Amino acid sequence: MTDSDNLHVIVGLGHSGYSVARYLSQKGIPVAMTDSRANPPHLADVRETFPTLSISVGKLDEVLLESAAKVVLSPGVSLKEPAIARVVSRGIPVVGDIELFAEVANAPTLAITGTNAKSTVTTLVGEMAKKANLSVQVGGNLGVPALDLLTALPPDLYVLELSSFQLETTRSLAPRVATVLNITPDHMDRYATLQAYCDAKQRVYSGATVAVCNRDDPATECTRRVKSKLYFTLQAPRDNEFGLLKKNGDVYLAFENQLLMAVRELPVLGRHYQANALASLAVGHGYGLPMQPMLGALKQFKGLAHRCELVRERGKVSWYNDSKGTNVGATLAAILGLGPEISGKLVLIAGGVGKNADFSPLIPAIQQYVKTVILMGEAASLMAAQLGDGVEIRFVKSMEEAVAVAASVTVPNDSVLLSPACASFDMFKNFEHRGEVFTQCVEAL
Ligand code: UMA
Repeated sequence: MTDSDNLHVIVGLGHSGYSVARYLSQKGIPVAMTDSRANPPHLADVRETFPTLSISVGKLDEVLLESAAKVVLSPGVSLKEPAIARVVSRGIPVVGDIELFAEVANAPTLAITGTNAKSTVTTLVGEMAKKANLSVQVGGNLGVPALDLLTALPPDLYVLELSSFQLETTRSLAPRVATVLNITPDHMDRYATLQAYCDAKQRVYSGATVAVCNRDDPATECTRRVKSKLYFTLQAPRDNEFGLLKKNGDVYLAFENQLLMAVRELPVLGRHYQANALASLAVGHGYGLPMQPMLGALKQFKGLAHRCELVRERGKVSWYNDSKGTNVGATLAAILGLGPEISGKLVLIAGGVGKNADFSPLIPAIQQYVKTVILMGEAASLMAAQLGDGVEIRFVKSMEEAVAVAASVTVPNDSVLLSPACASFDMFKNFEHRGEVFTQCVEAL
């Protein structure tokens, strides 16, 4: 076979594409790259690292794609993209970075997906494994691309956060434990129906040994054949379930009828976080991690940056950065998590790229806990129209203005919550950048 017979064409010069280029080149596999963007994020890096590599940007290069032995698709590009659909119809294999990872992974993998909380649960499970003295590599949709986790010396365990996009092109991962944490509408600009989005998420269970499902969310129920199932719930647990039990006025995390630890020992507030803690315990337990180190990790974990993160208390007003709240479900969880914990009202800063979402599910929570909604970005007017007249709405043009308006409408015991329910790309590089700008503006007050 000549080099050109084995050409791998990588679609996308973002984080995934760049990691795939490094991985394949190291294996001596011939590579070319294409991206529909004129100036994709890692263009300069790829040119510097691989000066002879053929790169075609500005549109997906169909001639190049059709010459491929295999196409490696970045998660940001849909299989339905016409140029990719044509490649599929010609019988050229199309895979993603997680599939390449699965082909060579040298340790068991725990795979975590869901609309929300997957970064928190992935991080928590990683911390639990470390507490149990395992060597563990944590990444995937969360930060470090999966192929960059592969090391010469195998770890004991991989913990991967997977997006629906990554799962679309993954077939043979066969994780030791797999979970879909929850499903609420997201990425409706990419999926024709909510069912199509659910179907992508369900792929995580393919070939799994243990499935962890959310008993309170039927869409997470595993429809694939697996060896065993565990559940988590915010109700009282039944057999094979982690849940909440009340005793002597205290609420406890519990497994079946066994009390594990009091909820008040968790350093992070809110019902939604209790579900995350229970899900993490179920995933860890499914793999066989011992209970005590898992509980130790829960007692120490202070939450993730940009995830309902308390960034400042000023004049009895608390400022929370939930920039990672990029969909309606996440923002709803943040409002319902924080609202009951404060004696004043919330001021919500939201807006950005709306991804064709329906924002109306936020209305009851906003009417109960929010006194002013400050809106910015592309989706601002659509959101205002959908949220209706039941709450004061203010429009702003920048994060600086949003923070200034928030400061002017709060009184002592109120809290300000940045939880956009939208992606950030209209005004910021990514959700981290948005959260950082918010934090800087709050610090500058
Ligand atoms: N794009 C094009 N044309 C191309 C290639 C990409 O327009 O030819 C666009 C995509 O539509 C997208 C953006 O470029 O808007 C980035 O796409 P990408 O596939 O190049 O993304 P990466 O930089 O490789 O980052 C991806 C994940 N991003 C997406 O799936 C959009 C990152 O998750 C992940 O950390 C990284 O791989 C490493 O695994 C981020 C994310 O937003 C956090 N994920 C979504 C989410 O969590 O909701 C799914």
